[in-house]
Amino acid sequence: MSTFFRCLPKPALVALALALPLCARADLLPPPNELTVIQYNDFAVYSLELLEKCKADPRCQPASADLDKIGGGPGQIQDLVVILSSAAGGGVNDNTPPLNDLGDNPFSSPTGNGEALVMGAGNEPTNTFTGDRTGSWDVQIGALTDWLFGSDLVFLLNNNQEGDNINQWLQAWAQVRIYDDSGVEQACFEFSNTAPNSGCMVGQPDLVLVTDPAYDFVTNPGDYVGAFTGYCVDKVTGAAYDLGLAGNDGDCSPDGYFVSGNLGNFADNAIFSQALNDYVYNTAESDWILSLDLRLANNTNGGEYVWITNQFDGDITTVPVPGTLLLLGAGLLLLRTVRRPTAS
Ligand SMILES: [Ca+2]
Ligand SMILES: [Ca+2]
Ligand SMILES: [Ca+2]
Ligand SMILES: [Ca+2]
Repeated sequence: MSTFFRCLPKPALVALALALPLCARADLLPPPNELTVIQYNDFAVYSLELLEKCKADPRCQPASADLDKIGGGPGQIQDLVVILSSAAGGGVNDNTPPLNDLGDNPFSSPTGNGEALVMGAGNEPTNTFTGDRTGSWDVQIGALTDWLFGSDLVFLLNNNQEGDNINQWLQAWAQVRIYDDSGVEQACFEFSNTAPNSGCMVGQPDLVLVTDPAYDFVTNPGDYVGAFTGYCVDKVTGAAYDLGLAGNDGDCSPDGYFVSGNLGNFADNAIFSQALNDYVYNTAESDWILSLDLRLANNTNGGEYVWITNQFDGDITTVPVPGTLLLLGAGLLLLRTVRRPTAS
């Protein structure tokens, strides 16, 4: 995990970025492919545990070392942009900084067994800002991209569930809508079980509450995504199998990788949409709003954490080389300068 970016004040960073390609150091994720991700409509979901296990396979490169050791506890994420938190105090339930009253504080993560999260008026974080909407986690695009500072927009999840059976899986669904400065929706990206790039559904998502450990979640998923735990991934095809049934490496060896899906107090999954990332950087204006509607169901064993990290740098779909990183960094800085709001 690179802390180099965050160790430097921004003016020094700007000077270095223009002079030294080494300053572009940051963690990398491999491109989405049949082994590295499962695609859920507009979002690709990486298992960070799988990336660590499959890194001898070229399809899992380039990836930084120890991606299965990204801290996911309150002390590790309190300086990042936190969307969902079950901890009180410190920066874990407060995004000021880094968003400086241009984004919502975190929603409270459900902690009771069987409890669900539905964002709404009743649990809207109390801080408000221009463009804030009731019942969703919102952030002004300019505040977000200033903080990302060229990093890819990657969401991280620390799964905190108690077992591997399918009826113990967390279920999740989300939409990210982009609103302009008049409050008109300009784009929408969905995390769901519907077909890739099928766009955003209208109305309430269909939730299947699973009670049978042998339930065929892949064939009959509903709109919510089941957060797999205890499964194997075929080393050749990348297909997940023995969902909820595998308990250790031996259960998947020699043809598959075992994935526990819950690494303890580390980030378990990275969630990324290239289309959303491109839209935020290339199309949205700095005073537009990113509005996230996140829903969880079937909680067990304490609250999950969801946050945005700024540690994955460069273009995930491109293999970076030092020269292009330097040019990319300089180009982004120029873009940022041009697009930064002139009045507030
Ligand atoms: Ca608010
Ligand atoms: Ca809000
Ligand atoms: Ca939980
Ligand atoms: Ca965990």
